[in-house]
Amino acid sequence: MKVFQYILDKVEKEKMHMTLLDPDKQQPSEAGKMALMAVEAGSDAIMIGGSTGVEQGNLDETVREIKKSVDVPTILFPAGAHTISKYADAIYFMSILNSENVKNIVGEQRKASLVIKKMGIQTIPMGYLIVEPGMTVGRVGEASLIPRESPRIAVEYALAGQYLGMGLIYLEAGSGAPAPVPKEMIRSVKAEIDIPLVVGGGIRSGSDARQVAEAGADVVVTGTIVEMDKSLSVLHDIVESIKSVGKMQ
Ligand code: 1GP
Repeated sequence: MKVFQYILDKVEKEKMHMTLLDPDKQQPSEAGKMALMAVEAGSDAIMIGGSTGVEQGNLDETVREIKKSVDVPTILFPAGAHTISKYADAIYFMSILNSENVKNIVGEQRKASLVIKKMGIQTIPMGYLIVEPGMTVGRVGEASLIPRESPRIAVEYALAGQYLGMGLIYLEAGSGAPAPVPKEMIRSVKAEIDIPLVVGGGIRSGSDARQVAEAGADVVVTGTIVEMDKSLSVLHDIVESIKSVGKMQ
């Protein structure tokens, strides 16, 4: 399966939901069960990654368990060159465009490039923008956080990413953020770019997800909610809200 093409084709027709699982937060077998529940709730892909504590053996085992449990694409969401698994279908080959440290913009990517080529993992070029409050990824990624009240800065970065050849732009408020990326910022970025927009961080209810999707996110990502709500009733609501916006637009 060509994962990038799958995403491009799917966002032409509807809004997508992706579930992020952090290998450091549970045993691999548990991650497999969570992925299955997420897909049953309607999630279109499983992203695998975490900002801290991800270790190779555990990452490989987690990806394998997830792949045993579900048929949707598995996409690595790496914290750096040390968190790559050959078992995943694809990897977001991402650059934190608003990092203050060049290693997060192109240094880790340089270290990872030949490894990825040898492993034969599909790459999906993505410009990653961290918005206040940024949480752990803002700190670890040494981001010069985009102020919540400055949509123009997000637009400038996003368009720069598009012109650099990124296939996707990801607006990230940080996992566990108290609120999602502001609607106005999502709207402004969506109005200016021609590539799909991914939004994540702090989305915890159907109403949050609906607002993010209505503002223009093509792909909505949630992580924490699967860890909090093992019955996944909220996730059902989130996916339904996102999909219903897609049908209206
Ligand atoms: C992190 O955007 C994702 O990259 C998910 O965030 O854990 O807050 O859902 P949450």
